[in-house]
Amino acid sequence: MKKIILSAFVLLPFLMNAQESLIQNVYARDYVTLNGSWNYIIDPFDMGYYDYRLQENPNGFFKNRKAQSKTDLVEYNFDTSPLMVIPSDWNTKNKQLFFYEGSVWFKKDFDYTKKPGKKTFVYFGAANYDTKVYLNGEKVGEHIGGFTPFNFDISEKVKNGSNFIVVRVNNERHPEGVPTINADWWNYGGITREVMIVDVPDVFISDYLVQLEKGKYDHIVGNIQLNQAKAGEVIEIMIPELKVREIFVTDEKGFAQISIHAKPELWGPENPKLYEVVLSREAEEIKDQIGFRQIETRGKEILLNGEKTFFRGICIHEEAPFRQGRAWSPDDAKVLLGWAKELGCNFVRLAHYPHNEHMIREAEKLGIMVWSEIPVYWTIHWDNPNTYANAQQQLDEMISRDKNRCAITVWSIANETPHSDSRDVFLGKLAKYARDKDNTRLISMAMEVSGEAKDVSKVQDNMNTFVDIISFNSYLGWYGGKIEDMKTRKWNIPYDKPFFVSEFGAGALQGKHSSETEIWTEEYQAQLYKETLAMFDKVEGFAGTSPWILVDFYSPRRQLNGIQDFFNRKGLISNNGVKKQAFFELQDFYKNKADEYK
Ligand code: GCB
Repeated sequence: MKKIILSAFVLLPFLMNAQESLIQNVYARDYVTLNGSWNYIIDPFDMGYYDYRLQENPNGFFKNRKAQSKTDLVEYNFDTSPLMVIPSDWNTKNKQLFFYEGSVWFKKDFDYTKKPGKKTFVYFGAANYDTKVYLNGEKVGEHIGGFTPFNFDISEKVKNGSNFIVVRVNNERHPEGVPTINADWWNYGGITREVMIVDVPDVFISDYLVQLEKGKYDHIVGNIQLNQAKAGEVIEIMIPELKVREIFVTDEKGFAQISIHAKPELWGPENPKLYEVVLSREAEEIKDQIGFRQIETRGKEILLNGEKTFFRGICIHEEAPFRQGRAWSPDDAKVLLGWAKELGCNFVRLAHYPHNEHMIREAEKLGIMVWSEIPVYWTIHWDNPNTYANAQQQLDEMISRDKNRCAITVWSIANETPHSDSRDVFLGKLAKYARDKDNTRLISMAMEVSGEAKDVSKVQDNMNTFVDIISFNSYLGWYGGKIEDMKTRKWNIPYDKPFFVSEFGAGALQGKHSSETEIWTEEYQAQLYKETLAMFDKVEGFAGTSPWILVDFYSPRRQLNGIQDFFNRKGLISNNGVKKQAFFELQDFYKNKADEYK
């Protein structure tokens, strides 16, 4: 009962606090970072938030109080509490927190000089899961969802001189949450991505979109939105390399439509061309690196820039190479995507939630297409309107942040969800939302396979009408069936759309060798890769795959002593960065595919 009451408490603020609109391309703004050391207090009973009657305490930890005299009772002190370097998950930073799910309070002092004619925001790349933010003892906002950015206007609360920011992050899982309580990855808590104080002019370009018009190669379209409904603002867009310099003027909603006739060189894996795009007004200038491309399907084919393509993919979790914990930095992205590149990939499935922005930008530079997903995973509460609102908000934030990233070719709205009418309504609505917000990318979701007859696998899902690519996860030879079955296995995928195998794989402990008939060995995993790829390669409409997974990753579900030790071992690379045999099996297959599609 207590759990239910607490869950309702947690959800309520989410419903009341609509998210402030996201600052587009925050890295191009005037900002200072709040990354670095923060004091933290572990608060398993939430005594920094609730009083002993479980009422919100107006004098919670966010006040950052200090005892004023020898008789003043204050039962916490940030300044004598330990330090944690942010961004990071807390689980891998302190042994006490490895399995911890609850609240942790963070505090940082910073100096600030107010700038006339400017607004000030605090921006978080992400914090998992429920985050409340306070500045100088007052609440500035809160956010639900562990993998998308959010920002709050702190102009009225920030002071000249010394300020303190307090953040309460709670990573408890909730049945009605997104994701829900059951998932196969570590529930890393904390301020897991960068924190910045951002200064922008009072009137500023809060959002923009610059891309090729769908289906056209010589027309750049998009829009610009100011933070205020201010008409008559003049905005210049320059793309120096294309000799583009055009002026647009905002309407009474502070909005301007962009239309530019230009024929850019196209972005693609062979030529990841990015253009500098500069948006400027009298008071500001924003620079971005933007690529231009078309992605579409025709019958059972995927076309990139009008040419048939094969997604040579791999799934990746946002887990730091070598050290575990959440990945967040450009360096982490370079290692992970460097491995993908070495494998011969032109595509990555960033599972199962939106990854940090560096990952997408790095993929773009390397010419790697991206599948980006929200954590609508397994058994979501399909009938709960709060759950839907939460999922839609995460979808919205994912698309808002990355809509200018040409590397993203697929928005995925779910993974392995059980069939039901209410699930179809929920996902149908999400798919429509994604399509209405962005009709220039493909929409998909990882579906499930059912056995039709002993030697026939079938993909049948009512969501087929909503998606552009029929994607499914297949664990034949691991969670059921035998590797030999693949030689004769038939596939029934009754849709005139390309199909994409969004997962397959087997667990292998790196360094464990034996015959290919013994599970957990590198040989078994490599053999499963070989036969799975051969099997799908014979099926009409096979347009790509992203096997599970690039690197072994932490998961509380993976308990087998001496083999798993809390790692999902389906990586092609061990958690120490050593490649397993299957890595080379897939690399060979991709070499051939690249030649075939030249
Ligand atoms: C799946 C899930 C993925 C799991 C994987 C596994 O189907 O989508 O999140 O980690 O299987 O290893 O079982």
